Amino acid sequence: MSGENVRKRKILIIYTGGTIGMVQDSLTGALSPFRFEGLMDAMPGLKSLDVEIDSYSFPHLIDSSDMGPEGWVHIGKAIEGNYEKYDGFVVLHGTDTMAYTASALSFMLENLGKPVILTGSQLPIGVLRSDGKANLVNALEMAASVDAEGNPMVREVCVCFGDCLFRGNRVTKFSAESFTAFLSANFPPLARVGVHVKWNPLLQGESWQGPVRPFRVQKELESHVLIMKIHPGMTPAILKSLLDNTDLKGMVLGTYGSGNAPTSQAFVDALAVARERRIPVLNVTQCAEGSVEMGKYAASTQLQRLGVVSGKDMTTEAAVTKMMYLLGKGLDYEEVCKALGEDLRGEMSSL
Ligand code: ASN
Repeated sequence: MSGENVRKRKILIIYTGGTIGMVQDSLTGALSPFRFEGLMDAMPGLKSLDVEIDSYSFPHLIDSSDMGPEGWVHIGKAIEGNYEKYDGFVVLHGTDTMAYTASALSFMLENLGKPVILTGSQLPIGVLRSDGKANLVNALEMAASVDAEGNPMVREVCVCFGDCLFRGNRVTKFSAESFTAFLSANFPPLARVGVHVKWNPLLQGESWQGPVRPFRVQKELESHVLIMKIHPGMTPAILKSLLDNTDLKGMVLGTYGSGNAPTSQAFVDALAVARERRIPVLNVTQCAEGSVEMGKYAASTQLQRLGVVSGKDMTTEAAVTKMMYLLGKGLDYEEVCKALGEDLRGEMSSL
């Protein structure tokens, strides 16, 4: 785009809480969220960015341990209510559950045509060594980036952290220590942010005229779901009692390696309850990298017979939020199982 014709991009910052805006309680020493203005005071340089910034704050700022479907709907409504007014959205969020929120939003924000970029930090922005300043500036710049035709570079939910822009439903928080806290083991970063911003070529060359269908936010999510990580010595009776719980609507099963699980009759009988009760079960690997391949080993064929759906290379965060989203649509057992196995938002690779 030629310089003079470029208008300033308008970005809405949605502040939910998290370490980025926290301050230390003088009595207890514990970190708790602080008001948005405090956060902005620590970043006077933001005004010099070539971006018009407005903000919306959660009325009650939270540590992301308290984030869940209610908060996701709150963020979704803030985006929906401001969708036409802004070119992109930056969501300031705690890192602990950022991968869950990014995954949930990726499903809830249907026909998204603008960037929604989550970021936060490992150290509060008021701390001299904080990673928050760079993360926030990078997220704003990524959200304001356009291609040669003036279209947004990304039109999906992303996480901008450390020196990368990631697809939001591909990340996992893997470090409570490092400034590069997120891992996207099964999908390359959308951009690497160093001296230069290097965009992933997969984002380039797609010509785009705008979304085919109107943007909408799905606000119904089924939260009666469970992540069950199997482990050696697990008692099948406990799994059975969980599946017998009449409130349970869906289960994500964290399995070994390429999707393997115990083969004992007791385990198979326990899991068979899910099928009898028409509770979808989604198989994701406990490994950070790689994919479920049911049928590769004999130790996963029993899962196939029980109608367990392969989550392929989905993260656990994407799996559980996808389950909540699909069940929230009121689909029946067969429809949910079918959609769980399909790639809806780039959350799984086609193998
Ligand atoms: N406990 C914080 C949160 O997730 C951690 C952080 O943001 N670094 O809200």
